[in-house]
Amino acid sequence: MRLPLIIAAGLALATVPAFAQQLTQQELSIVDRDGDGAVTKPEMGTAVDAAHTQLDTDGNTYLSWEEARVWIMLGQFRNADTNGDERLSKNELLAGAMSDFDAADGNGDGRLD
Ligand SMILES: [Ca+2]
Ligand SMILES: [Ca+2]
Ligand SMILES: [Ca+2]
Repeated sequence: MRLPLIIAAGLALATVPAFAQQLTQQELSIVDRDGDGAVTKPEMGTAVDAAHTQLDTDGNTYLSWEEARVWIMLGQFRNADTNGDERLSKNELLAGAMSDFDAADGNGDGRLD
């Protein structure tokens, strides 16, 4: 299974740096909620939603770079910040994750497996 980088990193929230982390079966099972071995967009959306909530330590519903840096790289942060206000709303993060999903979904069936 190949997961988009933004999600693979999000699953490794407990560890820094996240990108060196291999996904464990347990982490995969967090995203693959119905356990069918593939990750769908709704499943990924749920995971991104949870990660945003967890990382928003000051609870202002936006991720600042300081909050997001343990999880994503600056390039990803900038790409996802479509309105350029230097913070990520949940919608911006979800949109970024969905375009990552589409990029990773080579055969376009809406499932990553
Ligand atoms: Ca699934
Ligand atoms: Ca915040
Ligand atoms: Ca923004």
